[in-house]
Amino acid sequence: MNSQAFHSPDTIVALSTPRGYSGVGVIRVSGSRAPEILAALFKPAICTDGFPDRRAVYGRVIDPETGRVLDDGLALLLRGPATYTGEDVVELSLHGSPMVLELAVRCIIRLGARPAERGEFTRRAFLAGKLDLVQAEAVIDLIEATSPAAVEDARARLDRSLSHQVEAVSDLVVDLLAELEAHIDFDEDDLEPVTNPVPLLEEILGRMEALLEGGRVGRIRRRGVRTVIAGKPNVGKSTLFNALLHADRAIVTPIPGTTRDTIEERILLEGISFVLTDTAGIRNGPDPVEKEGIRRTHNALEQADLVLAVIDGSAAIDEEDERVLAACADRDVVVAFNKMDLGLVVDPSDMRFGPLSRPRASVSATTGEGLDTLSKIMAAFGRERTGCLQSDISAGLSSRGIELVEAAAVVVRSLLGSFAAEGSRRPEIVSLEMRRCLKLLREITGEEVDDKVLDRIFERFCVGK
Ligand SMILES: Nc1nc2c(ncn2[C@@H]2O[C@H](COP(=O)(O)OP(=O)(O)OP(=O)(O)O)[C@@H](O)[C@H]2O)c(=O)[nH]1
Ligand SMILES: [Mg+2]
Repeated sequence: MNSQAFHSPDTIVALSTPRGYSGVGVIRVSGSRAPEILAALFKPAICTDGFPDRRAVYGRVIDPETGRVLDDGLALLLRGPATYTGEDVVELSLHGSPMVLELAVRCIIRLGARPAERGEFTRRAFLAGKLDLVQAEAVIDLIEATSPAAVEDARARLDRSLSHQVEAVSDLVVDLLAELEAHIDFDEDDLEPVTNPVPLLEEILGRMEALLEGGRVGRIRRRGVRTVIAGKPNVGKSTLFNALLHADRAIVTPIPGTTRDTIEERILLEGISFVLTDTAGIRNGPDPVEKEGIRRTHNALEQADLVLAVIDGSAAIDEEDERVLAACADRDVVVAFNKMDLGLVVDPSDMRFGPLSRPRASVSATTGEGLDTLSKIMAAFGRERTGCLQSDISAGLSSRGIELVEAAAVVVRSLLGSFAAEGSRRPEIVSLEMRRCLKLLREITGEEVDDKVLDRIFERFCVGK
């Protein structure tokens, strides 16, 4: 924890609800001057002796310079340190008029507060030891969640489920260091040989791998299953995209090469979020615009968690279809035989569509036939990808956390490799490497972290959180 946190001299203010017209808008003030600002600005309807702690008071916001009433609403004074930021906090709930809220914020600034930076309230909460960095990252994930699973993961991390797991790995590293370092300080002849560290290293690596798996699952749950619709031109990709979206989003024409750019939209299937991408049809052609579109299709395919490979089922499969199937050979693929309303001529069990274990669906993007089955296949894939965690592993390590655990796992793997090759290693060397590991693990929760990392994390936040 960082002690500079306490009693930071600045009192900060921000609108905590989105800018725009709404029923209610909330302004938040945090810092030592918050109570006096409230007293100067807010006149309770019923005269009381000061503002009670943690009790909403109805009254009027009055501009202290002009004496004019700006609005009426509720004021809440929360005395630190038992607050989000650890400081004295004031929350004003006023009418959700952008102008009223702006004028009230200006008054508060004139009374001595300064506008908060992005995520500054949460940054203060972190610096005051109210949250660790895993929890701080969960705050923004909760706000940005786009599916019930993403909410569930963020909520669990806010309750420190993931922090506990990261700390448990750190504790094992500390145990190993204690064992190793006991031997370093003594003459080798005086002490029994160091206990074989390999089993503990393996346990540490196993837990790191579980954390990484949780991170991968959480990433898909957070941002949705990236699903790319690919196929040769004119097979009905855009029609299928629109049908799955229930919206007339992408242009559809009978002219091959209609879609040039990738188009992305989010859908929910059985509570699982999918980011659906329509792409330009893959073929070899001279048109430079189309070529650029196809380059983008290949980029999208590289990022895909799932590919919907669309085949015109009413016509025989040709070389262009085979090229598409080859382009997504190493991905998870669902083959969609489209235009079934025209009569299917392809044989879905043809091995050119991939192994028989690969899911297939016959559909008509224009009549909607078969789309239910296709959606069910997609949802089952999403469930498998997002629900396959061991029950005791928490999802949602951030990209930053994944990078740190990956770096730490590289250290442990290489140590295990050298034990396997050489039989033993000097405790000093193992200890040095494990100290590096510990530093990486502690950066995840923020026990050891520098300001630049904090800047990067809190940049993602909105002002007011
Ligand atoms: N009969 C029938 N026609 C379809 C079906 N799906 C699409 N079409 C028609 O096929 C033509 C091409 O459809 P698109 O959705 O633009 O095809 P695309 O694969 O996106 O084509 P590009 O963007 O050029 O790669 C249009 O005339 C659609 O109306 C279907 O299920 N049945
Ligand atoms: Mg198209």
